[in-house]
Amino acid sequence: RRALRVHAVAELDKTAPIVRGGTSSVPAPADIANKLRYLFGRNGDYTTADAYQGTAWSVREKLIDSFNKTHEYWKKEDPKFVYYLSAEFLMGRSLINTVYNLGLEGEYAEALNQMGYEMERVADAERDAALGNGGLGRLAACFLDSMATLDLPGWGYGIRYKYGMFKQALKNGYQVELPDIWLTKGNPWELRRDDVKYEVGFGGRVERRKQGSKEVTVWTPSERVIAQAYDNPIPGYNTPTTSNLRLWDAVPVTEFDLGAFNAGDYDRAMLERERAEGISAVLYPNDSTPEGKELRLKQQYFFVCASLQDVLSRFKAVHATDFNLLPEKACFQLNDTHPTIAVAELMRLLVDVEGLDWDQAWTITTKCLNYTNHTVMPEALEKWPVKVMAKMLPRHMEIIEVINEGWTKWLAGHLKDLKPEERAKRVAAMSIIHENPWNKDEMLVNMAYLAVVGSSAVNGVAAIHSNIVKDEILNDFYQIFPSKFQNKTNGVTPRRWLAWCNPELAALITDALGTSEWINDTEKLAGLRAFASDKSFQAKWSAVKKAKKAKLAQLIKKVHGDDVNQEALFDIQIKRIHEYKRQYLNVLSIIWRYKQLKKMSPEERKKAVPRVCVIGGKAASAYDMAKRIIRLVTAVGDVINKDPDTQDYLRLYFLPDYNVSLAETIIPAAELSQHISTAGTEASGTSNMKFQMNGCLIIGTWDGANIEIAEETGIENVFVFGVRAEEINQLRKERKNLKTDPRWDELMRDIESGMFGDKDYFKPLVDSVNNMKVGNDWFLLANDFASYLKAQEEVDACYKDQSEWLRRSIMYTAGSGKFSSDRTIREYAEDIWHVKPSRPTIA
Ligand code: GFP
Repeated sequence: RRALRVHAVAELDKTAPIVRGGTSSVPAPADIANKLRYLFGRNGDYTTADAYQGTAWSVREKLIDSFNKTHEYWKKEDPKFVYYLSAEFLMGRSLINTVYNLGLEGEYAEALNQMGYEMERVADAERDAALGNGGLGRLAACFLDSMATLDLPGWGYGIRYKYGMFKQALKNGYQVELPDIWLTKGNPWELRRDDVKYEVGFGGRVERRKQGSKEVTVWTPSERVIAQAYDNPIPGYNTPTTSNLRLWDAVPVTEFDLGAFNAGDYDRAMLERERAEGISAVLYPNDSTPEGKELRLKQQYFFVCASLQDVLSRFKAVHATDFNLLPEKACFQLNDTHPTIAVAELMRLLVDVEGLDWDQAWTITTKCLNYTNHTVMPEALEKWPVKVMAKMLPRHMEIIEVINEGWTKWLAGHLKDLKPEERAKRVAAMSIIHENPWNKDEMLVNMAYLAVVGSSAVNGVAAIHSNIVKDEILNDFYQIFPSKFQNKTNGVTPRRWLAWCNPELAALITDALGTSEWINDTEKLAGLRAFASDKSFQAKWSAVKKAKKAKLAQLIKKVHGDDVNQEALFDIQIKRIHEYKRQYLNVLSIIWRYKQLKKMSPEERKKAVPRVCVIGGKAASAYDMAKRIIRLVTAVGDVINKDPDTQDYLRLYFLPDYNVSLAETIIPAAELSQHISTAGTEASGTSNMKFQMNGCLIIGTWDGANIEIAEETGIENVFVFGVRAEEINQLRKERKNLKTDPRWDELMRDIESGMFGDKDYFKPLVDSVNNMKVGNDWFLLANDFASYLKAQEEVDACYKDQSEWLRRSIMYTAGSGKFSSDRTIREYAEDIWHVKPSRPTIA
């Protein structure tokens, strides 16, 4: 690691020296000891957890210095800001990322060495900030890293969930959800801002009142909470910029009801606190109950309301009420539909609170907002019952009605050349408020439609997905506003996902390219193509992979107690568990492999390519089928891993509580990774990019960013299989007549007959893909099964030729330049946000 840094620092010395934070002249070892003494009352005899705390609190000061300098500069310059509104930020751990991004790792690694610790071990003591679910939340975290690295004035805004989403544990092979208690030991990476609080209301009534000659609208909520700000500084790399993620914690307006307490009503005394704290307790509370649904809407409004008030208050401090200037100073990116209530909230703040007229407010609102669609799954395209919205946010419901009236009227005019019935049909289909197709008595607010109507730009997250958004999901809107629609292919930060999580590979790359500039300019990785067939480079490349596999093997041993064959092909699928992501298809092919191995003689088996298969990911708490898939993985693993005939050749492990830190260990060790969603269903995928950067080959469908990855890597280097997105609709219609592969039928019988136990529990799983009356195999596993097995055979054949495998592996990293989130963010900044870099000058 140090070698890599020394190189980077030497490079920097040639340009302006970048001094990051650190007004304290106390050397790091003494500073760590001071922190432990005065913050924790510790005097020597430290544990590793202590070493982490002391280091983190010491680094924090340097981070805050850099944060303050950046913000003083931005305050003076008053540049346009982008605000990234997101229900999720999957930040992971901060220590390593902070010391590396600030260029302090040499100093702190040495300090810890002097104290008898290794930085990596110490870093392991940190709890992940797991304020996210999957790709969407991690993307937001990567974007913050890139925004800071590119000196773009921008903040993230979200919720400080006290218990994250949940901690996943396995009990007898079944998922159980436990609270993720990550804040109990304090969080050195945040700053509570006692001077930044806003009131957020819910429910109540709306009245019109006369104010002079004007009629004003007054909303009197029946419930109020306070949003308390916590800042999480975000250091860029190789720049003095440190930006911010501001997270809101919900606290009661009245700290404690002493009257109720003294009257003996202890429950009531605590009620307000409990109610408030519930809002920022967990991400995605189970929404299978009406209460759960309401809580989600409450959370969304809570963070949007606080964030918009906060931005307006900073704007007004400089520009008073010159709101026409707002779009030149601020824009908001709505990360999926979760923050879409922002359309109505910005209108409310401008019209009801600031007194602007409706049209002026609407022009400003639509100029400031932009929307990213991340999924084609209907469950994530939120629709709120009008009744729920009217009860919880009565003024917003009125505002949405007025927006919709204006919108449908405009639309009818725009479509005046159509026949009246045709026009009425189109207008009804595009109305923001519409009937629930499953329940004619219920009206719904379509949040994606609200986002499109209320935004300047709408984008998808990979080329194929943006086309699906234009041609299918939002086609009606695309026809009306073609220029609103864009593509912004996702990316991941090469700092966390290559340089910092795989320093050995990073050092090798830097050595080969003769520069570490690729860390901020990943297009330079293309230079590795020249080394792809070089045997001595391949040998070094392979040595790094082996070292990383050894680490993953240690982790498997720690979790499952098993030693695995480190010469085996490490085959990984880590992502949220979802039927469309098809972990189930992966398990079926593993069962098939197992059965083939069982049939072989011991001699034949020796010729097979051994595999260690790892699956990880959380199933949403209310997603029953996904939980069954997890149980199938563990049940199949239990049988395979214990079978003396095959255990040297095949293993299957489920690694529980998949999170950012686990990914940082798994991805560098992976040789094959699986991205096997039904074509047209995975918007982009981002773990595919992380695997690619780390030289891991991909088996995948022609879906999401897999396509662009194949284009950059060379399609001949990727194991592509399965039907294409264009065929899906037709195949779905025909699937009742599909003649399934005999191997598929055999596997279905195996699971049904209890080969892996739990046959009643697995019955719905079998039915979902095999019984056309029940689940209908919506995600077309049966259609893709044969071509998937064939692609797996190609994988085996290729792995036997290690030189070819390594050549491909190098070609993956070489082709990953496009997938840096720096590229993505540059595109957002230029095409959507119109925000320019503003790098603090250092005195
Ligand atoms: C969602 C989509 C992915 C996409 C990410 C980020 O995330 O295809 O890559 O958003 O845009 F489904 P997941 O939570 O499903 O990973």
